[in-house]
Amino acid sequence: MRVLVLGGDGFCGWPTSLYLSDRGHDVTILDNLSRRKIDVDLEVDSLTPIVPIGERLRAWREVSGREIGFVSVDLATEYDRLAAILRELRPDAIVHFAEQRAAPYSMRSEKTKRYTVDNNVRATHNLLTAIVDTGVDAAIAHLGTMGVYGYGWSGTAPIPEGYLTVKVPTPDGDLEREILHPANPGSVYHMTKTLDQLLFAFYAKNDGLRITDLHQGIVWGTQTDQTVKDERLINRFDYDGDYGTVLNRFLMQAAIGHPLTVHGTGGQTRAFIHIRDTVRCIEIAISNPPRPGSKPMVLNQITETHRVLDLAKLISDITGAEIAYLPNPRVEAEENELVVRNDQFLALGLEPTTLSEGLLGEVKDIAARYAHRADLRKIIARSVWKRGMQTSDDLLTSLQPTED
Ligand code: NAD
Ligand code: USQ
Repeated sequence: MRVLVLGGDGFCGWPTSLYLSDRGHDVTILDNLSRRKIDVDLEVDSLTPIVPIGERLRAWREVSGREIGFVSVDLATEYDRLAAILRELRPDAIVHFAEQRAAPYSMRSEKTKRYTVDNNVRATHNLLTAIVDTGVDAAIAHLGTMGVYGYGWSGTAPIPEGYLTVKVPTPDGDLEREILHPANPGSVYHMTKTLDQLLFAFYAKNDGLRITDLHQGIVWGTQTDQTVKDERLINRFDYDGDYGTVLNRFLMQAAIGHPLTVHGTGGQTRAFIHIRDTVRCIEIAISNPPRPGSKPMVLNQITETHRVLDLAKLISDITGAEIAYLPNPRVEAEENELVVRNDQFLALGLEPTTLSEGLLGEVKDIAARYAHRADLRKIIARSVWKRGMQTSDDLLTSLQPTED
C-alpha cells in the first residue's frame, strides 16, 4: 500500500512509519516538526537522543535498504501544499497522528489553548476537505483518544467502541437509536479530539469517506523491532511535566532515583497500550477499513487498564523508588472505574504486550541508559487546569540541583 503518515516524526508516528516500511508498504511522512520546536520553547529534550529527521531517514535506508519519503508541511495552515501532495502521491491509506497531543501543554496558557484548538481542528478539517477536493480514494486512520469518553461516566459498565445504543421515549413507545458515545473531555486537548469525531461523522455521511477513529489509551514503552536496529532510529521518550505520560515518567523517575510523582490519591484509572502494539494496530486498521457510506469505524486501541497508584506501587516494588503524593494540577475525579471493550482489535488478531513482560526491560534499557540526559527541573508537572491551583513548587525546589 502507498501510505501517507501525517505526524510521522513523532513518538507514535516514527515507529509506525518504520514498521509499515519494514512490512513492505511504500511510506511517506508529512510533518512540520512542530513537536521538536515545542521542545525548544519548553527548554526540554527527549530523554533518548533523537537525531534530525533527515538523519533518521538516511539511517533507515542504510539499515533496511528501503526509502521513506518526507515532506515538511503544516497540515493546519498549508492547505494547497497538502492538496498537491495528495494529488501527486495518491495514497491508498493516510494515518493521521499530526496534532498537538499533550493535555497539560494544552492547559498551560491561553496561547497554548488557542494553538491546540487551531492546530488540531484545522489539521483534521483540512485533511478531510483535501481528500474530497482531490478525489483521492484513501482510507483514513486517525489517532483519537480514550479521553473522549471521559472517566467515570458509566461506572463499571464497559465503555463501548464509539457508539451507544439508547432508547428515545416517544408517545408511541421507545425508539432505539445508536449515537456517538457522549463526549466528556477533560482538557482542551481532549476536547479537540471530540470535535474531530463530529468532523469525521459529517464527511463519512456526506462524502462517503472511509474513516477509522482509533480511541487510543496512554502509550508506554519506547522501542519497537525497527527502532532498536540502530541508535539513530531510536524513538523519542518524553519525561517532562507537559509531554511525559504517566507510566514512562514513573519508569524514568525510578531510573534516576526521583520519587514517583503521583497526582492526588493516584485513584485515577486509565487505559494503556505498548508502542509495539500501537504500530501493529495501525496496520490492522488500514488493512480493514470501513466501506464507503459507513459511519466512521471506532476501535478502542487499548490493551490494559490500571490505577495510577497501582502502577507507582508496581514500579516501586521492582526498583525501590519512593512514592510522592503531589497536589493534583488537573481538574479530574480523584478516583474512577474504567472497563473498556477492545473486542475488535483482538478479533482482528492483536496479541497484546503486557506490562509484566515489558517493564523491567524498559527501566534498564532506556530509562537507566539515558538517565544522564534528564533535566531534574523539568520533571514536576506545573501546568494547572485553573488559575490559582496549587502546584508542587516546594517539592520542586527541594529536588533542584544546588549551585555551588
Ligand atoms: P507527538 O507530538 O510525538 O507527534 C505528533 C507529530 O505531529 C509531531 O511530529 C508533530 O511535529 C506533528 N504535527 C503536529 N501538528 C502538525 C501540523 N499542523 N502539521 C504537520 N505536522 C504536525 O505525539 P504522539 O505521542 O506521537 O501522538 C500521535 C497522535 O496519537 C496524536 O494525535 C495523539 O493525540 C494520539 N495519541 C497519543 C497517545 C500517547 O500516549 N502518546 C495516546 C493516545 C492518542
Ligand atoms: N499523572 C500522575 N502523575 C504524573 C503524570 C500523570 O499521577 O506524573 C496522572 C494524571 O493526573 C492523569 C493520569 O496520570 O490522571 C494520566 O496522565 P497522562 O499525562 O499519562 O495522560 P493524558 O494526559 O491523559 O494524555 C495521554 C497522551 C494523550 C492521549 C491520552 C490517552 O498525552 O495524547 O490522548 O494519554 S487517554 O488518557 O486514554 O485519554
